[in-house]
Amino acid sequence: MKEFNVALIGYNFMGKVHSYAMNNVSFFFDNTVKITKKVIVGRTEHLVKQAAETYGWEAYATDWRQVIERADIDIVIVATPTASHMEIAVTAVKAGKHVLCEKPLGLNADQAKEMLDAAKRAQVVHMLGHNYRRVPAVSLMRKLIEEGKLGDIYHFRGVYLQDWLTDPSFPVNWKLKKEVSGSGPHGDLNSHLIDLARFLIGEIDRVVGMKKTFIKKRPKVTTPQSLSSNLHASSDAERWDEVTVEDANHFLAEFKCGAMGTFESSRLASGRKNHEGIEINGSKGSMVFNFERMNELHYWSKDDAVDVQGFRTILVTEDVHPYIQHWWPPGHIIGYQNTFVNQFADFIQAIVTGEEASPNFYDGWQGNKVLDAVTRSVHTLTWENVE
Ligand code: SOE
Repeated sequence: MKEFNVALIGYNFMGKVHSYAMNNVSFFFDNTVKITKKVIVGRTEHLVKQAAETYGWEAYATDWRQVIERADIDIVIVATPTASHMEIAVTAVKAGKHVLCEKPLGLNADQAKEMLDAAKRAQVVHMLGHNYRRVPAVSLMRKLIEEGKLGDIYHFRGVYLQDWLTDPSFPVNWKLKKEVSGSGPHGDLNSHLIDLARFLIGEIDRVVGMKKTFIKKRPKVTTPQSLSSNLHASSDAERWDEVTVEDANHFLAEFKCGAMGTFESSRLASGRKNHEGIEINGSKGSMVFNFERMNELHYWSKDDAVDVQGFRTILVTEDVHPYIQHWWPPGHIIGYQNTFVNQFADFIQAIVTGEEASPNFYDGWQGNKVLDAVTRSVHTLTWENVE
Protein backbone atom coordinates (compact mmCIF):
# COMPACT_ATOMS: atom_id res chain seq x y z
CA MET A 1 0.00 0.00 0.00
CA LYS A 2 1.43 3.38 -1.04
CA GLU A 3 0.51 6.13 1.39
CA PHE A 4 0.45 9.88 0.86
CA ASN A 5 -0.37 12.58 3.37
CA VAL A 6 -1.85 15.74 1.94
CA ALA A 7 -2.05 19.37 3.05
CA LEU A 8 -4.58 21.57 1.27
CA ILE A 9 -4.11 25.33 1.38
CA GLY A 10 -7.49 26.95 0.72
CA TYR A 11 -10.96 25.78 1.69
CA ASN A 12 -13.54 27.48 -0.53
CA PHE A 13 -14.93 26.18 -3.83
CA MET A 14 -11.62 24.68 -5.00
CA GLY A 15 -10.84 23.39 -1.49
CA LYS A 16 -14.15 21.60 -1.47
CA VAL A 17 -13.78 19.96 -4.88
CA HIS A 18 -10.16 18.87 -4.24
CA SER A 19 -11.34 17.33 -0.95
CA TYR A 20 -14.03 15.48 -2.88
CA ALA A 21 -11.41 14.19 -5.32
CA MET A 22 -9.24 12.86 -2.52
CA ASN A 23 -12.20 11.20 -0.82
CA ASN A 24 -13.01 9.28 -4.00
CA VAL A 25 -9.79 8.63 -5.89
CA SER A 26 -8.87 5.29 -4.30
CA PHE A 27 -12.46 4.07 -4.68
CA PHE A 28 -12.54 4.61 -8.44
CA PHE A 29 -8.87 4.36 -9.42
CA ASP A 30 -5.92 2.68 -7.71
CA ASN A 31 -7.06 1.12 -4.46
CA THR A 32 -3.47 0.26 -3.56
CA VAL A 33 -2.96 3.96 -2.80
CA LYS A 34 -4.00 5.43 0.53
CA ILE A 35 -4.57 9.18 0.63
CA THR A 36 -4.77 10.76 4.06
CA LYS A 37 -6.29 14.21 4.27
CA LYS A 38 -4.00 15.45 7.04
CA VAL A 39 -4.54 19.17 7.31
CA ILE A 40 -6.54 21.89 5.60
CA VAL A 41 -5.33 25.47 5.91
CA GLY A 42 -7.11 28.82 5.84
CA ARG A 43 -6.78 32.23 7.42
CA THR A 44 -10.21 32.43 9.04
CA GLU A 45 -10.18 29.93 11.86
CA HIS A 46 -13.89 29.25 12.36
CA LEU A 47 -14.42 28.76 8.60
CA VAL A 48 -11.46 26.46 8.06
CA LYS A 49 -12.49 24.48 11.15
CA GLN A 50 -15.95 24.05 9.64
CA ALA A 51 -14.43 23.01 6.29
CA ALA A 52 -12.20 20.45 8.03
CA GLU A 53 -15.23 18.87 9.71
CA THR A 54 -17.45 18.92 6.62
CA TYR A 55 -14.87 17.60 4.13
CA GLY A 56 -13.32 15.10 6.54
CA TRP A 57 -9.84 16.45 7.28
CA GLU A 58 -7.86 15.14 10.27
CA ALA A 59 -6.93 18.67 11.33
CA TYR A 60 -7.04 22.32 10.34
CA ALA A 61 -4.47 25.11 10.66
CA THR A 62 -4.19 28.83 9.96
CA ASP A 63 -0.47 29.08 9.17
CA TRP A 64 0.51 27.44 5.88
CA ARG A 65 4.25 27.87 6.55
CA GLN A 66 4.14 25.68 9.66
CA VAL A 67 2.18 23.04 7.77
CA ILE A 68 4.58 22.95 4.83
CA GLU A 69 7.51 22.43 7.23
CA ARG A 70 5.95 19.24 8.59
CA ALA A 71 7.92 16.10 7.72
CA ASP A 72 4.75 13.98 7.54
CA ILE A 73 3.28 15.94 4.60
CA ASP A 74 4.03 14.51 1.12
CA ILE A 75 1.71 16.55 -1.09
CA VAL A 76 0.63 20.20 -0.99
CA ILE A 77 -2.37 21.45 -2.95
CA VAL A 78 -2.41 25.21 -3.54
CA ALA A 79 -6.02 26.37 -3.88
CA THR A 80 -5.65 30.00 -2.82
CA PRO A 81 -6.12 33.24 -4.79
CA THR A 82 -3.52 33.68 -7.54
CA ALA A 83 -1.39 36.31 -5.78
CA SER A 84 -0.24 33.77 -3.18
CA HIS A 85 0.44 30.84 -5.54
CA MET A 86 4.12 31.59 -6.09
CA GLU A 87 5.13 32.01 -2.47
CA ILE A 88 3.27 28.93 -1.27
CA ALA A 89 4.24 26.67 -4.18
CA VAL A 90 7.93 27.65 -4.13
CA THR A 91 8.12 27.12 -0.35
CA ALA A 92 6.43 23.74 -0.75
CA VAL A 93 8.66 22.43 -3.53
CA LYS A 94 11.76 23.62 -1.66
CA ALA A 95 10.53 21.55 1.28
CA GLY A 96 10.43 18.54 -1.06
CA LYS A 97 6.64 18.30 -1.39
CA HIS A 98 4.85 17.33 -4.59
CA VAL A 99 2.63 20.24 -5.56
CA LEU A 100 -0.69 20.57 -7.36
CA CYS A 101 -1.39 24.28 -7.92
CA GLU A 102 -4.59 25.91 -9.10
CA LYS A 103 -4.67 28.04 -12.26
CA PRO A 104 -3.39 30.41 -13.49
CA LEU A 105 0.01 29.32 -12.19
CA GLY A 106 1.42 32.79 -11.48
CA LEU A 107 0.33 36.41 -11.64
CA ASN A 108 2.56 36.62 -14.72
CA ALA A 109 5.06 34.59 -16.75
CA ASP A 110 8.04 35.66 -14.62
CA GLN A 111 6.41 34.26 -11.50
CA ALA A 112 5.45 31.08 -13.33
CA LYS A 113 9.04 30.62 -14.54
CA GLU A 114 10.33 30.99 -11.00
CA MET A 115 7.88 28.33 -9.85
CA LEU A 116 8.89 26.00 -12.67
CA ASP A 117 12.60 26.45 -11.94
CA ALA A 118 12.12 25.82 -8.22
CA ALA A 119 10.08 22.67 -8.88
CA LYS A 120 12.64 21.35 -11.36
CA ARG A 121 15.51 21.99 -8.93
CA ALA A 122 13.62 20.20 -6.16
CA GLN A 123 12.85 17.25 -8.48
CA VAL A 124 9.31 16.95 -7.21
CA VAL A 125 6.18 16.27 -9.21
CA HIS A 126 4.38 19.48 -10.13
CA MET A 127 0.96 19.76 -11.67
CA LEU A 128 -1.32 22.60 -12.69
CA GLY A 129 -5.04 22.34 -11.93
CA HIS A 130 -6.71 22.44 -15.31
CA ASN A 131 -9.48 19.96 -14.62
CA TYR A 132 -11.19 20.42 -18.00
CA ARG A 133 -8.45 18.42 -19.71
CA ARG A 134 -9.81 15.56 -17.62
CA VAL A 135 -13.27 15.65 -19.16
CA PRO A 136 -13.46 12.35 -21.11
CA ALA A 137 -15.00 14.12 -24.14
CA VAL A 138 -12.08 16.59 -24.23
CA SER A 139 -9.50 13.81 -23.97
CA LEU A 140 -11.36 11.98 -26.74
CA MET A 141 -11.21 15.14 -28.86
CA ARG A 142 -7.43 15.18 -28.48
CA LYS A 143 -7.14 11.50 -29.37
CA LEU A 144 -9.23 11.97 -32.52
CA ILE A 145 -7.26 15.06 -33.56
CA GLU A 146 -3.99 13.16 -33.04
CA GLU A 147 -5.36 10.38 -35.25
CA GLY A 148 -5.85 12.99 -37.98
CA LYS A 149 -9.65 12.85 -37.98
CA LEU A 150 -9.90 16.64 -38.48
CA GLY A 151 -7.07 16.89 -41.03
CA ASP A 152 -5.36 20.28 -41.14
CA ILE A 153 -6.70 22.54 -38.42
CA TYR A 154 -8.09 25.88 -39.64
CA HIS A 155 -10.08 27.28 -36.73
CA PHE A 156 -10.13 27.12 -32.93
CA ARG A 157 -13.10 28.87 -31.34
CA GLY A 158 -13.19 29.05 -27.55
CA VAL A 159 -15.75 30.79 -25.36
CA TYR A 160 -15.92 30.73 -21.58
CA LEU A 161 -19.01 32.62 -20.50
CA GLN A 162 -20.53 33.17 -17.06
CA ASP A 163 -23.11 35.67 -15.78
CA TRP A 164 -22.54 35.96 -12.02
CA LEU A 165 -21.64 39.65 -12.31
CA THR A 166 -24.67 40.81 -14.32
CA ASP A 167 -26.35 42.00 -11.10
CA PRO A 168 -24.73 45.39 -10.25
CA SER A 169 -25.44 44.79 -6.56
CA PHE A 170 -23.20 41.73 -6.53
CA PRO A 171 -20.47 42.80 -4.07
CA VAL A 172 -16.74 43.07 -4.63
CA ASN A 173 -14.81 39.94 -3.71
CA TRP A 174 -11.17 38.91 -4.25
CA LYS A 175 -11.81 37.91 -7.85
CA LEU A 176 -12.59 41.56 -8.62
CA LYS A 177 -9.36 42.90 -7.12
CA LYS A 178 -6.33 42.93 -9.41
CA GLU A 179 -3.76 42.76 -6.61
CA VAL A 180 -5.23 39.43 -5.43
CA SER A 181 -6.45 37.78 -8.62
CA GLY A 182 -4.14 39.34 -11.22
CA SER A 183 -7.01 39.83 -13.67
CA GLY A 184 -10.70 39.05 -14.15
CA PRO A 185 -12.02 36.40 -16.55
CA HIS A 186 -8.73 36.62 -18.44
CA GLY A 187 -6.74 34.71 -15.80
CA ASP A 188 -9.77 32.89 -14.44
CA LEU A 189 -11.46 31.67 -17.63
CA ASN A 190 -9.21 32.39 -20.63
CA SER A 191 -6.50 30.45 -18.77
CA HIS A 192 -8.69 27.34 -19.12
CA LEU A 193 -9.35 28.00 -22.82
CA ILE A 194 -5.66 28.59 -23.51
CA ASP A 195 -4.78 25.34 -21.76
CA LEU A 196 -7.37 23.44 -23.78
CA ALA A 197 -6.20 25.07 -27.01
CA ARG A 198 -2.58 24.08 -26.29
CA PHE A 199 -3.72 20.57 -25.28
CA LEU A 200 -5.77 20.11 -28.44
CA ILE A 201 -3.93 21.87 -31.25
CA GLY A 202 -0.63 23.23 -29.91
CA GLU A 203 1.20 26.45 -29.14
CA ILE A 204 0.00 29.98 -29.82
CA ASP A 205 2.37 32.33 -31.68
CA ARG A 206 0.75 35.74 -31.44
CA VAL A 207 -2.34 37.45 -30.08
CA VAL A 208 -4.32 40.68 -30.07
CA GLY A 209 -6.95 41.41 -27.44
CA MET A 210 -9.48 43.78 -25.93
CA LYS A 211 -11.04 43.99 -22.50
CA LYS A 212 -13.77 45.95 -20.78
CA THR A 213 -15.07 46.64 -17.29
CA PHE A 214 -18.75 47.46 -17.66
CA ILE A 215 -19.59 47.87 -13.96
CA LYS A 216 -16.79 49.79 -12.31
CA LYS A 217 -18.09 50.09 -8.72
CA ARG A 218 -19.87 47.53 -6.63
CA PRO A 219 -21.04 47.31 -3.01
CA LYS A 220 -18.23 46.90 -0.52
CA VAL A 221 -18.89 44.09 1.93
CA THR A 222 -16.85 41.92 4.17
CA THR A 223 -19.38 39.08 4.25
CA PRO A 224 -22.39 38.38 2.01
CA GLN A 225 -24.59 38.80 5.11
CA SER A 226 -23.51 42.42 5.51
CA LEU A 227 -24.90 43.43 2.10
CA SER A 228 -28.12 44.95 3.53
CA SER A 229 -26.29 47.05 6.12
CA ASN A 230 -23.96 48.16 3.35
CA LEU A 231 -26.89 49.60 1.40
CA HIS A 232 -27.50 51.96 4.33
CA ALA A 233 -23.86 52.96 4.69
CA SER A 234 -23.46 56.66 5.40
CA SER A 235 -20.76 57.54 2.87
CA ASP A 236 -19.95 56.50 -0.69
CA ALA A 237 -16.50 55.40 0.41
CA GLU A 238 -18.07 53.05 2.93
CA ARG A 239 -20.60 51.78 0.48
CA TRP A 240 -18.75 51.35 -2.81
CA ASP A 241 -15.61 49.55 -3.79
CA GLU A 242 -13.80 49.82 -7.08
CA VAL A 243 -13.63 46.85 -9.44
CA THR A 244 -10.01 46.71 -10.59
CA VAL A 245 -10.25 43.86 -13.10
CA GLU A 246 -12.07 43.48 -16.42
CA ASP A 247 -15.57 41.97 -16.77
CA ALA A 248 -14.74 40.55 -20.20
CA ASN A 249 -11.60 39.85 -22.20
CA HIS A 250 -11.61 38.67 -25.81
CA PHE A 251 -8.68 37.97 -28.09
CA LEU A 252 -7.62 36.66 -31.48
CA ALA A 253 -4.74 34.25 -31.86
CA GLU A 254 -2.57 32.66 -34.48
CA PHE A 255 -1.33 29.15 -33.71
CA LYS A 256 2.03 27.61 -34.64
CA CYS A 257 0.13 25.06 -36.76
CA GLY A 258 -1.28 27.98 -38.78
CA ALA A 259 -4.80 27.85 -37.34
CA MET A 260 -6.75 31.01 -36.49
CA GLY A 261 -8.15 31.26 -32.98
CA THR A 262 -10.82 33.33 -31.26
CA PHE A 263 -11.17 33.41 -27.48
CA GLU A 264 -13.97 35.06 -25.48
CA SER A 265 -14.30 35.23 -21.72
CA SER A 266 -16.98 37.12 -19.83
CA ARG A 267 -18.73 37.25 -16.48
CA LEU A 268 -21.53 39.36 -17.95
CA ALA A 269 -22.97 36.91 -20.49
CA SER A 270 -26.57 36.79 -19.25
CA GLY A 271 -27.94 33.28 -19.07
CA ARG A 272 -24.57 31.61 -19.46
CA LYS A 273 -23.64 29.90 -16.20
CA ASN A 274 -20.49 27.92 -16.91
CA HIS A 275 -20.56 27.84 -20.68
CA GLU A 276 -17.16 26.64 -21.74
CA GLY A 277 -17.45 25.92 -25.42
CA ILE A 278 -14.91 24.82 -27.98
CA GLU A 279 -15.28 24.34 -31.71
CA ILE A 280 -12.46 23.15 -33.95
CA ASN A 281 -12.77 23.07 -37.73
CA GLY A 282 -10.32 21.23 -39.95
CA SER A 283 -9.97 20.10 -43.56
CA LYS A 284 -11.60 16.73 -42.82
CA GLY A 285 -14.11 17.54 -40.12
CA SER A 286 -15.21 19.53 -37.09
CA MET A 287 -15.74 18.94 -33.38
CA VAL A 288 -17.83 20.86 -30.89
CA PHE A 289 -17.78 20.59 -27.11
CA ASN A 290 -19.71 22.50 -24.45
CA PHE A 291 -18.97 21.82 -20.79
CA GLU A 292 -22.63 22.22 -19.82
CA ARG A 293 -23.18 19.01 -21.82
CA MET A 294 -19.86 17.54 -20.74
CA ASN A 295 -20.66 13.91 -21.54
CA GLU A 296 -21.24 14.68 -25.22
CA LEU A 297 -18.95 15.41 -28.16
CA HIS A 298 -20.29 16.61 -31.51
CA TYR A 299 -18.40 15.41 -34.54
CA TRP A 300 -18.84 16.10 -38.25
CA SER A 301 -16.79 14.01 -40.66
CA LYS A 302 -16.14 14.54 -44.35
CA ASP A 303 -15.59 10.77 -44.58
CA ASP A 304 -19.29 10.10 -43.96
CA ALA A 305 -21.40 9.38 -47.04
CA VAL A 306 -22.80 12.67 -48.32
CA ASP A 307 -26.44 11.57 -47.93
CA VAL A 308 -26.01 11.01 -44.18
CA GLN A 309 -23.49 13.73 -43.42
CA GLY A 310 -24.24 15.83 -40.37
CA PHE A 311 -23.02 16.48 -36.84
CA ARG A 312 -23.31 13.33 -34.75
CA THR A 313 -23.52 13.39 -30.96
CA ILE A 314 -21.16 10.93 -29.35
CA LEU A 315 -22.17 9.99 -25.82
CA VAL A 316 -18.73 9.71 -24.22
CA THR A 317 -19.59 7.02 -21.66
CA GLU A 318 -18.16 3.85 -23.21
CA ASP A 319 -15.34 1.81 -21.70
CA VAL A 320 -13.16 2.65 -24.70
CA HIS A 321 -13.40 6.37 -23.91
CA PRO A 322 -10.73 8.07 -21.78
CA TYR A 323 -11.20 7.61 -18.00
CA ILE A 324 -14.59 5.91 -18.36
CA GLN A 325 -13.42 2.40 -17.46
CA HIS A 326 -12.95 3.74 -13.92
CA TRP A 327 -16.54 4.98 -13.67
CA TRP A 328 -19.92 3.53 -14.58
CA PRO A 329 -21.49 1.31 -17.27
CA PRO A 330 -22.37 2.97 -20.64
CA GLY A 331 -24.79 5.88 -20.43
CA HIS A 332 -24.15 6.50 -16.72
CA ILE A 333 -22.77 9.97 -17.06
CA ILE A 334 -20.21 11.73 -14.86
CA GLY A 335 -20.06 15.35 -13.58
CA TYR A 336 -17.86 18.35 -12.79
CA GLN A 337 -16.49 16.93 -9.53
CA ASN A 338 -15.39 13.74 -11.28
CA THR A 339 -12.95 15.68 -13.48
CA PHE A 340 -11.08 16.51 -10.26
CA VAL A 341 -11.00 12.82 -9.32
CA ASN A 342 -9.52 12.03 -12.76
CA GLN A 343 -7.00 14.84 -12.25
CA PHE A 344 -5.95 13.68 -8.80
CA ALA A 345 -5.61 10.10 -10.06
CA ASP A 346 -3.26 11.31 -12.81
CA PHE A 347 -1.29 13.34 -10.27
CA ILE A 348 -0.85 10.35 -7.95
CA GLN A 349 0.11 8.15 -10.88
CA ALA A 350 2.86 10.62 -11.83
CA ILE A 351 4.17 10.55 -8.25
CA VAL A 352 4.09 6.75 -8.11
CA THR A 353 5.71 6.23 -11.53
CA GLY A 354 8.08 9.22 -11.37
CA GLU A 355 6.75 10.45 -14.72
CA GLU A 356 6.02 14.11 -15.42
CA ALA A 357 2.51 15.25 -14.60
CA SER A 358 0.53 17.01 -17.30
CA PRO A 359 -0.26 19.87 -17.40
CA ASN A 360 2.61 20.91 -15.18
CA PHE A 361 4.38 24.14 -14.23
CA TYR A 362 5.94 24.30 -17.70
CA ASP A 363 2.43 24.41 -19.15
CA GLY A 364 1.52 27.01 -16.54
CA TRP A 365 4.46 29.13 -17.67
CA GLN A 366 3.37 28.83 -21.32
CA GLY A 367 -0.21 29.71 -20.34
CA ASN A 368 0.96 32.75 -18.36
CA LYS A 369 3.00 33.88 -21.40
CA VAL A 370 -0.11 33.88 -23.57
CA LEU A 371 -2.11 35.74 -20.91
CA ASP A 372 0.70 38.34 -20.61
CA ALA A 373 0.92 38.80 -24.39
CA VAL A 374 -2.83 39.50 -24.57
CA THR A 375 -2.51 41.98 -21.71
CA ARG A 376 0.35 43.75 -23.52
CA SER A 377 -1.65 43.91 -26.72
CA VAL A 378 -4.62 45.47 -24.93
CA HIS A 379 -2.31 48.36 -24.08
CA THR A 380 -0.30 48.57 -27.32
CA LEU A 381 -3.38 47.98 -29.49
CA THR A 382 -1.28 45.73 -31.74
CA TRP A 383 -0.50 42.07 -32.23
CA GLU A 384 1.97 40.78 -29.63
CA ASN A 385 4.21 37.74 -29.97
CA VAL A 386 3.90 35.20 -27.17
CA GLU A 387 7.64 34.54 -26.92
C1 SOE B 1 -15.06 31.09 -11.79
O1 SOE B 1 -16.37 31.33 -11.53
C2 SOE B 1 -14.76 29.61 -11.78
O2 SOE B 1 -15.04 29.08 -10.52
C3 SOE B 1 -13.32 29.38 -12.12
O3 SOE B 1 -12.46 29.93 -11.15
C4 SOE B 1 -13.06 27.92 -12.30
O4 SOE B 1 -11.73 27.69 -12.69
C5 SOE B 1 -14.01 27.41 -13.37
O5 SOE B 1 -13.82 26.08 -13.57
C6 SOE B 1 -15.43 27.65 -12.95
O6 SOE B 1 -15.60 28.99 -12.74
